[in-house]
Amino acid sequence: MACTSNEKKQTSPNILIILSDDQGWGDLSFTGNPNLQTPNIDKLGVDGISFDRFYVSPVCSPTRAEMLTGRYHLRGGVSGTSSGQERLDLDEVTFAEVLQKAGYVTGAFGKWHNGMQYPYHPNARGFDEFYGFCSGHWGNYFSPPLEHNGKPIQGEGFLANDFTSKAMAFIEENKDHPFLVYLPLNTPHSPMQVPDRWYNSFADKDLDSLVNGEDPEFTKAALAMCENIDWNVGRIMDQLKSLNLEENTLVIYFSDNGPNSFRWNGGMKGRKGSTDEGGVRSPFFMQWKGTIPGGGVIQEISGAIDLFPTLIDMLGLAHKSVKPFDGISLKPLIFKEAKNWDDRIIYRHWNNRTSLRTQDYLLDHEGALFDMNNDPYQQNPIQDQKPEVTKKLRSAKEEWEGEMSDELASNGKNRPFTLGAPGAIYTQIPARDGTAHGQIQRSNRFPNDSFFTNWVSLQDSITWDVEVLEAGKYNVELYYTCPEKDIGATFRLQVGKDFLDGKVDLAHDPPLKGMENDRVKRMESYVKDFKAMPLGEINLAKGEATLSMKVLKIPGSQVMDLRLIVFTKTN
Ligand SMILES: [Ca+2]
Repeated sequence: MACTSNEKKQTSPNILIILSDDQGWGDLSFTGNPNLQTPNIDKLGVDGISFDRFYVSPVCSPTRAEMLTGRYHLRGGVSGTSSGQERLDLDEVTFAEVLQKAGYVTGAFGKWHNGMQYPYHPNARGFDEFYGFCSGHWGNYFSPPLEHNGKPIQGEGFLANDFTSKAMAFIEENKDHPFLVYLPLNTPHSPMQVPDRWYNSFADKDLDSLVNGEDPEFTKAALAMCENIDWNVGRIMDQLKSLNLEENTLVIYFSDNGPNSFRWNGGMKGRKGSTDEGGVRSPFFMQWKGTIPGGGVIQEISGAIDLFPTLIDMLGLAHKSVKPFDGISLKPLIFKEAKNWDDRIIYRHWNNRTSLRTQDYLLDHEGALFDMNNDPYQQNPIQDQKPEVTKKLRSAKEEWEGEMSDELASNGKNRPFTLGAPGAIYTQIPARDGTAHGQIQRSNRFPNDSFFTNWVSLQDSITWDVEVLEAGKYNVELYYTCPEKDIGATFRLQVGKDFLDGKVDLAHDPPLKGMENDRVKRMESYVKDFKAMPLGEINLAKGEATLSMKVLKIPGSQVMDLRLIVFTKTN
């Protein structure tokens, strides 16, 4: 094929990927929501192109894994969203690694959610720079504890603003060099916290187009969070313009799953967590001023699995994937070069449910068939009228499920939490990943940003299955709280045969927080300002071991509340 004009242009454009969290397809003025205004995000779809039927997974970690690898999440060992199941297998390659090798400087700012401990950590998956948090849920959005390249630090201000500001600083610093900025914002995921500046215009608003089961107060908070995202998108796009980088930057915007509540979503069935259309359809905009003609709407189905193959195709990178992509390059659609675009199947899976989508049909998790052109709300199943199509798609689904379950099984289920990996200075081992024994309780049934509490008996302990990847000396710190009346407990932290004894000497008893910023009541754990307690240095042997915390003496009524253990390499 002849060289088209776009291929002669800049071959190493900067790449900015903005990913929102739990923002539904309908949470934009672009898609017709009458209740909010998102002019800056909408502009990406007007000045760039918009993919009308772009599919992600029903929840966070799977979508992120699929975007990073171009492969279905189950192939990469991502089978859940917490307790280590969110980790992306180490033999998977991310597009960030490919860009890094091609000379890009790379930074991720926000919620990672594909593994916390190095080498699952973003710094080991292709990102030179990481600022944010690795869990799927964070308990407070106002200046909470975060990490910078593994090191615990304190955030500055409202998280979505903070992440965007850090990304902008990175862009400023690297404006003369090809950069990849991945900005996975943490909103409008719960907790439903948003500054007054964005909430006030919703506080007394009468919402239009209410749907069954909708909680208007939740919707108001979610939409205010979306308008805040829009403000941040405006800031970063203004920056690109003022740095004269607009024509040299490919900007992508999408969300990681359907809306996290019942609210207007174009009438589609299903929300976050569902494999129906509303749970997996996301907006997808791609802007590259001067290269991609603006205003186009692509009707062909596509998904997060297509991002990696599309990027390397558009950038002309010679990446030979060791493992086959499930996604395909969308470049021919983007540049209107597609002659005979074949129909395809895109699978969506969560919670033992699989649905699939072709250009015209949706086969739902129960095997019912829907004509999505004439019945976009999935109201009239047509499997009886279309036996041939149904048979073909049901058998494709069965085959895919079998393949995924074989692949997941062959990956090995035993993935201890990695500790002290070569190349890592810090290893964070949070309460999230631990198992409590005896009377110790988790502060909430959702592990994400929880802590251990009610440690009251000599028989109680906490354990983690770990694998020390590199023998050596590590400084250990615990993040704890303990009221004055209970100080004095002694305890032992042990990894295999090595141990450190400690004593809770200093009282630190801050109140639970988070509720003061919540616009609606949360399901997840409240948080506290935990304090670091230095425990000293431990010498760790290489290999798999149990990391345990056991109590030796309890002079008061409890040992401590425990949030996190941090190991810092000292040699
Ligand atoms: Ca999400």
